[in-house]
Amino acid sequence: MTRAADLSLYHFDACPFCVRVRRALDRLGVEVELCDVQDEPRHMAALVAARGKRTVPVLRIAGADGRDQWMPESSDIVKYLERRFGAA
Ligand SMILES: N[C@@H](CCC(=O)N[C@@H](CS)C(=O)NCC(=O)O)C(=O)O
Repeated sequence: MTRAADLSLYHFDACPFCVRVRRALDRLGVEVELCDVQDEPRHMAALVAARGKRTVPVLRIAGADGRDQWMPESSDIVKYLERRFGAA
């Protein structure tokens, strides 16, 4: 299992698009911080503050310069994970 300390997935359990991303993480053997926006109001607040929307999944990619990238869209997130962690 690879622990990706710079990644956080904003999600909730029953969201089918989130399931798709969590399955990709499992398949690729990648562990990220999971921020459940239904269980934890602070995660929803951070998401809305960053994006102005409540839609999940969103992958937060922490930048080395302290600036975070917030990536929405399950298909884009899966592609990013496959590019970064998939077999070459
Ligand atoms: N096209 C998006 C769809 C995401 C989506 O519809 N998420 C739903 C949950 S399954 C959601 O967050 N709805 C609440 C909202 O948009 O405010 C994706 O593939 O990630």
